[in-house]
Amino acid sequence: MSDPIATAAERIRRARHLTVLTGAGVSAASGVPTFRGPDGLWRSFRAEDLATPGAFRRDPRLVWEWYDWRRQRIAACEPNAAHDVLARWSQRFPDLTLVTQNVDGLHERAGTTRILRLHGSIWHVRCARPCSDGQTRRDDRVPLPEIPPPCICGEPLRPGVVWFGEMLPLDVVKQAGEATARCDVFVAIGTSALVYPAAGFIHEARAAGATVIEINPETTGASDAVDLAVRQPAERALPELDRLLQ
Ligand code: BV8
Repeated sequence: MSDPIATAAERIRRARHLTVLTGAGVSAASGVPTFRGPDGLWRSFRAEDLATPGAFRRDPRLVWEWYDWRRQRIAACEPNAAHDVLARWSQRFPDLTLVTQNVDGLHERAGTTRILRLHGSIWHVRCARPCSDGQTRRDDRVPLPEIPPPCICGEPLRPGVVWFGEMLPLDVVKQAGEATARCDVFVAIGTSALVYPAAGFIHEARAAGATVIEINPETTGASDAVDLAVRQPAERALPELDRLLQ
């Protein structure tokens, strides 16, 4: 049985267009809690109680206490080796598109350019009403001086993330769809592949004839659709792939 990492490196080396989809597992080594893992966020919180428009309408303070707590945790984290390799690849592979479900901003801090953020950013806010044209702006104060943070119109601001039951930004979805259709190698890293439409890109890549590689210590909701599984943590597999690609 050939080594999956060596096989993956060989396929990535020959890639003309590389599309990478990342999930919370890429940030796990940085200390950012995942959602569904044994110590995941959803273990102690229920997604529907916090990451939905209804939860925010019912209790904006509770939702903001959760996001402010996450922002403080993420602010104490650094990008890890997985983020660093992907940042190097975004410079090295002009045709690499990084599509992320993560809202933590660690890909950006590692220096990755050209990121498609499917679920928004925990470091951005916008008026919940909205009084303005729904524009998000960056607000990375930790902790926030006031919970919920007020908009200038007096309504609360909301986190600049996509909640369950909310549409993803259409322009981002369109670009991610184009990158998926165009790629000949699609790599899904650190995602349980349970949340749609993000997880759907894995299946779309497969249907479009790309070689689909999964980097995850566990099996996922898309494992039966991948051509090659690297059952290792991203912070170990990506530096090894990078070494083999030198
Ligand atoms: C939409 C917000 C449609 C930001 C998130 C019923 C009602 C309503 C909707 C639905 C429904 N049923 C299905 C849906 C669709 C729903 C959905 O998919 N639900 C799932 C749960 C069944 N999707 C939506 O609602 C989306 N919107 O469909 O709108 C629509 C149409 C018309 C009109 C209006 C609406 C919106 C989805 C976005 C939700 N927002 N987050 C925030 O607070 O963070 S989702 C949340 O999950 C995060 O964004 C996260 O990115 C995402 C996916 O999770 P993962 O990243 O995969 O993380 P997870 O913990 O699950 O897995 C970690 C993985 O890493 C594991 O596999 C683990 O093994 C691995 N790992 C661990 N360590 C490592 C590692 N891998 C590598 N290395 C390691 N070291």
